[in-house]
Amino acid sequence: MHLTNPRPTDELQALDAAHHMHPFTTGEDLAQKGARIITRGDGVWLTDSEGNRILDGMSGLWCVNVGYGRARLADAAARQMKELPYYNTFFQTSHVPAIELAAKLATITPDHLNHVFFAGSGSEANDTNIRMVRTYWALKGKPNKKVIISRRNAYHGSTLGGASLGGMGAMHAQGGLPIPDVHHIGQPDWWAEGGDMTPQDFGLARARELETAIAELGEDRVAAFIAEPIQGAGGVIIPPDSYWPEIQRICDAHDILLIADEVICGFGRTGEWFGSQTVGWTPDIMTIAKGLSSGYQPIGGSIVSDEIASVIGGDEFNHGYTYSGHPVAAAVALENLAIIEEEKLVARVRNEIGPYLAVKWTALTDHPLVGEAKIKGLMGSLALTPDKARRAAFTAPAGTVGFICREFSFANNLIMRHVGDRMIIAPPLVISKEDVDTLIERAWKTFDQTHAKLKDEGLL
Ligand code: PXG
Repeated sequence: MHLTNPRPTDELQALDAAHHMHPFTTGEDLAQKGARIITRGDGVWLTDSEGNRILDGMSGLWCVNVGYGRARLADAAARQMKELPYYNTFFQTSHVPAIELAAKLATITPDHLNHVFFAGSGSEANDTNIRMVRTYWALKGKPNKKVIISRRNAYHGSTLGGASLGGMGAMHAQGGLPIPDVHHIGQPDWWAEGGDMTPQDFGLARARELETAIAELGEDRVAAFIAEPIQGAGGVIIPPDSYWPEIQRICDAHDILLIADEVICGFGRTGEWFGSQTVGWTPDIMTIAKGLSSGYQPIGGSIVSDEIASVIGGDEFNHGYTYSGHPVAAAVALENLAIIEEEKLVARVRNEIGPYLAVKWTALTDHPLVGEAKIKGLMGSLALTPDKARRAAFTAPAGTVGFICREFSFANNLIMRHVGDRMIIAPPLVISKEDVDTLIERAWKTFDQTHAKLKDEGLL
């Protein structure tokens, strides 16, 4: 019997289904199938309660950038807990870990981004952003500049604000969202939505929806545009190259703020410290979380420009969380950034393991089921299709085939996720070439099994 797993799996599953409400899961599925219970992690490998070793192609939930089992991070947490487990950063008090972390972040972000407002998560940070940009414009004498433009199929969190900024219809359908003064434009997903346009023309057209929206809403009403440099939860949608510069041009041409949501793209995932650097944006605000602490502690934040900080600092910003800049989370994040720097993980993604994975990932398009392959750094996606030439969708409802594929993948002890009928990966930045090879072998086997099942069931 293991210390952290004192009960048999079926007993844990029954207790879990009886008492534990899960995000994005039905109670019926939990009761019938039971959850897979993860008990340990080491590097890129997980162990479940049945003793299976699973290759984690998703870094948990896109967050365990330095991999599992880092004793340094546990030690940093223990040290900080013994010294000062908690204090707040409200009302003119501060503490060493929050100060050190904010100062450290200022050294790795672009020059004009030097001020951090801490939160406990990415969702909370995006809620901060909504209040911050509206307060910024109000303090500048433009209280009507309140609208935030976002994109359909974006993910910006699960709080009222975060889910409103996000463009997920299923989330808006629950709880009366979005909140007022949030406006959505189209996403740059050429494979699914590009029709007969060339990728470059489509990228430009989708970027120009931003300019059209600003014109329709009125520049005097638009506060900001928010976007993930690369949509993660939406299916690792990597836009055509024409998209990113056009977005920057439009933001420059109009008096609106650009918020880069770096919750997934930040901290090396795309081969630069931040995804906005990879795509060539100059944001006014960056949302951070996940890779900031490699998921070892819950922490997020908004990194804002000198200009925004000076305007917001001109009045009392009536906003903050009990755990803003939590000392243990901040201490762990600092140690995590030290690991990323010492092991040169950002350069490793850009120059070594990213290109290695890209070649193999792209070669998966040789499989009859796989249409386009997209990858930037260590985040990749594949579109499953019954007919590559036509970029056809399956006749079964969207997500049916993706789900079948994901189930085979899990059974093959590879965590590869599906979003609709796109398969996605985002492995830890420390993944070895050998483990990349294992990932690709298991993915290929998964596609073979999926293909065979689709044939059997007449779904092709
Ligand atoms: N912004 C982005 C870009 C995210 O990906 C958030 C904000 C919210 O962060 P918190 O820490 O509040 O969860 C996220 C989170 C998925 C999935 O299914 C993705 C996220 C969260 C949960 C599930 O891919 N991303």
